[in-house]
Amino acid sequence: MAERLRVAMVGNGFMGAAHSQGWRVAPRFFDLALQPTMDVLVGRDPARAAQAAEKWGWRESSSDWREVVERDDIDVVDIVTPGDSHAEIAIAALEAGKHVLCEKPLANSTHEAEAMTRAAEVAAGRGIRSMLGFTYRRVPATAFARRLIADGRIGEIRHVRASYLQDWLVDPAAPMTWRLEKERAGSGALGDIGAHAVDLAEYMTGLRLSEVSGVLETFVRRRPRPAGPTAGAIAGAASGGADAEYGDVTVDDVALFRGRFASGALGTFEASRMATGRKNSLRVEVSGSHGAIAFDLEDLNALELYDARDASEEQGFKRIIVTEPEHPWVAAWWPAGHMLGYEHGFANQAKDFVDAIAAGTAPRPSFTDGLHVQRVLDAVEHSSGTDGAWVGVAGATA
Ligand code: SOE
Repeated sequence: MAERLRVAMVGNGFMGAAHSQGWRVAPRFFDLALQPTMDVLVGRDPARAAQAAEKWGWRESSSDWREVVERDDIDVVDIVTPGDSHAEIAIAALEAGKHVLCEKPLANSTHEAEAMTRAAEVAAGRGIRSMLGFTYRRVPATAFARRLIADGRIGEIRHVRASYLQDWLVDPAAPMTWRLEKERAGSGALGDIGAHAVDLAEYMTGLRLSEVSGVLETFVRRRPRPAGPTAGAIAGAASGGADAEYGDVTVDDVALFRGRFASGALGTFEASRMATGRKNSLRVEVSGSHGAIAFDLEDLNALELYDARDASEEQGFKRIIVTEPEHPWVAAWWPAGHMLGYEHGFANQAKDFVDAIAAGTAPRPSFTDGLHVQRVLDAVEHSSGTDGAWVGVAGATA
């Protein structure tokens, strides 16, 4: 039996459920050098935390993250709280010598993200690992697309189209949640889902954005506050009391921007939670000098590949079904040809984090990767505040 890796998770919302599934399932499908165990679930409300721990399979629950991150019988702290608490928890956990997995976006501000990155670097010197949960890097099709692009299958990259579209805010009666409050969420569609589009486009292509020009818009500026806590998947925890009828939306509903990569390639980006009819559509299409690749999360077992060198009468996008043992992570799951879903990314992510801890290597995406995405988001906000002027992304290199 492999040595245990004792995990504590802070947060018990939607992402808590997703990460719990990852920790639970990963050791059942992958041969891991360390055995992750789900030791403590931490939530603000003791009764809700206890209920979630019981449901998701954590051994115990707590409402005091500060006490938990100091415990000698915890090795890993997994942070799945809203962005306003990431920095405080991650830095305390790293200083206490715990490996840290943190949900995206890294933080609500560049300032916090820089402090987290510094703490991660210091901790790395002591063999402590940290990783950011841009989980869509762990969808087999996106990792395979990265491999194909790195192998030169589409040639030199000229432009990229990335969008993340959802529609859960189309209805003006959709209730207030912490995701609509700048103080708690940092930004709206931009940070919540635009961050994924940026990270995935950069991950698949290996390119880095160096300047952006964007616009943010909030179409519905006041929303009804729910009477009690909302447990809805995307709605998250309610922030208002029963007496307050409406709350101010202080984040963007839609973020659009164009970007220039350090290589000279161009990109267009779109993040919206008001894209009527689009439920969870994360699309990245990359156009190269002799081919193109397209991925769509709503069809996550497939990848479209176009080769401009095919005979002209046979040209067209080929649909690759990414369910074969040769594809990343797939061999550990079901027999060839069987489909994977949203939750598998969280198990693949847990596996990779455990592997890195066991091997003593630096996992990606790192906090430094998250800091870069945060700087892109900041540059987009800045650009939007200056009529779409081009704004450089601090520290971006090719
Ligand atoms: C809500 O918009 C959300 O849950 C994001 O916060 C996640 O990061 C994304 O994976 C799905 O949508």
